[in-house]
Amino acid sequence: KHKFWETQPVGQFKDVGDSSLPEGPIEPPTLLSEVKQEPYNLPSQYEWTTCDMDSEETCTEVYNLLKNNYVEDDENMFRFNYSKEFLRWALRPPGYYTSWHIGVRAKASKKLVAFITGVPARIRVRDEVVKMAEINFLCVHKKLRSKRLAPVMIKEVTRRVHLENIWQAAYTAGVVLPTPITTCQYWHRSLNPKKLIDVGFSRLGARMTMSRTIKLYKLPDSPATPGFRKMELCDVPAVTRLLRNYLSQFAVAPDFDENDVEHWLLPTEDVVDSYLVESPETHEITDFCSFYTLPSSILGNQTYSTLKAAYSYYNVFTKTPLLQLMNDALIVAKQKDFDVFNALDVMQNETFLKELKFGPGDGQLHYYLYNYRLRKALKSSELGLVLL
Ligand code: MYA
Ligand code: JJ1
Repeated sequence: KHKFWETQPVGQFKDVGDSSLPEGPIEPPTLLSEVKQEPYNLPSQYEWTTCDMDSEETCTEVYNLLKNNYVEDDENMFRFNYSKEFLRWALRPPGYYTSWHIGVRAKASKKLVAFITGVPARIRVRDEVVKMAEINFLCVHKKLRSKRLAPVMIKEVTRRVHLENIWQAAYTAGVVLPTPITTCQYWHRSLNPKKLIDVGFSRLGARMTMSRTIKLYKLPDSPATPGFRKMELCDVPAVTRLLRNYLSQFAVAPDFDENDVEHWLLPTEDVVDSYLVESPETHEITDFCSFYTLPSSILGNQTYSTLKAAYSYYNVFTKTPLLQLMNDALIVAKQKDFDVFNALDVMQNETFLKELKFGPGDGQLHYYLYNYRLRKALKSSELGLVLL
C-alpha cells in the first residue's frame, strides 16, 4: 500500500498497538562518512537547486510555486497563500541551513517545479530533548503529480539532514501516512461571518439569518484584560521562562531558548502577533498568547480573492483564565481585520473552543515523527507543538 513509507524508519501500521516495541529512535545513527555524498537521482529532465531565501528572485519563485500548487481543502475552494515575509521567517530560524531549502528545476526552462524544506529544532519527547528537522512546504507542481517525485525529495532532504548529524524529524500532513503520533481537528471562529458565508467557507446555520449570525459573532472593540499588551524585545526572557514552564506538561513540545522565542514569538508585521498580560501591580508577566498570519487564496470567487486567517500558535496562562485570554486574542485579530481565527485541539485548546464559538472544520492535521517511535499514539491535548 505505501511502497515508499514501508521502507522508512517510521512507525508502521502493522506495529500499531504493539507496546512491546521500545520508545525512542527506530534505527541508530551511522557514521557521517557512511552518509551518501551525492544527491539522489532525479528524472533526467530535472535538477536540484538550493533555494537562497535571501534572494528576492528565488523567494518570489518559491512564493509563486506554493501560491499556485500548495495545500488545498478537500473541495478545492481554498489554497494556502503563505506570504514571502512568512516564508523567510519560517525558513530562517536560529541555526538554519540553506542546504535544507531544496528546489527542483526543469533543466530546459529553469522553472522551479518542486520544493521541500527543513529547519532545525530541539523537540522534547517526554524526558528527552531530541535534535530534529521540522520538514514543511513539500510541494510538487500540479502537472508533475503522481510521478514518484515526492519520495526522491524526501530522501534528499533526509540525506542533507543526516549530513548535519541529525537523525530525527517532525512533520504534519493532511493525509494519513504511517503512522500519526496524534491526529488534530481544525476549529474555526468566524470574525467576518458575512464574507465567510459569501465565499463558501462557512454556511448559514439552520434557523439563522445573516443579521442574527453577524450578531452572534460580534466581539468587543478592545481587549478586556488589564495589562494586556503587545510583546516587545525586552519581554523575551520572561516569555521564555513562562513558555518553557508551560510546555513542560506536554508529552511532545519544542525546547525553546531565548533565541528561539525572539525568532518565533517576537511580533513580526503580517507574520506573527504576540500579546501578553503584564500585571498592573507587580509588572510580572503572567500570560501570553500568539497567532500567525496565513491567508488562503479563494479559488474562483467573483468578489473576493483572499481569506485572511489567523492561526492560534502558543498560548500560556497562569493568572488570566485561558478563555478570557483567547477572547482577547479574538478581539485583537478582529481589530486587525482577520476574517477567521483557526485553532487545533492541541494543548488546552479544548477548554475554550466551544465556549468562544469555534466550530469544527472539515480538515484534520496528522502529526508525525521520523525515526522515533512512541509506544502509543497521543491524545491531541498531550501535544505541545504547533508547526507552520
Ligand atoms: S505536508 C504538505 C504537503 N503538500 C501538499 O499537500 C501540497 C499539494 N500536494 C503536492 O504538492 C503533492 O501531492 C505532494 C506529493 C508533493 C504532497 N507527506 O510524488 P508522488 C507520499 C509525506 O507520486 P505526489 C508537508 O509539507 C505518498 O504516500 N508523504 O505523489 C510535510 C506516496 O508514498 P507511498 C506524502 O502527489 C511533508 C508518495 O508520496 C505526502 O505527486 C513531510 C507518492 O509520491 C505528504 N504530504 O506528491 C514529508 N503526500 O507510496 C516527509 C504524499 O509510500 C518528511 N506522500 O504511500 C519525512 C522526514 C524527512 C527528514 C528526515 C531527517 C532525519
Ligand atoms: O479550512 C478548512 N475548512 C473550512 C472550509 C471548508 C470549505 C469546503 N471544504 C471549514 N469551514 C467551516 C467553518 C465553520 C465556521 C463556523 C463554525 C463551524 C465551522 O471547515 C480546513 C480545516 O478545517 N482546511 C483544510 O482542509 C486545508 C488543509 C488542511 C490540512 C493541512 C496540511 C498541512 C500541511 C503541513 O505543513
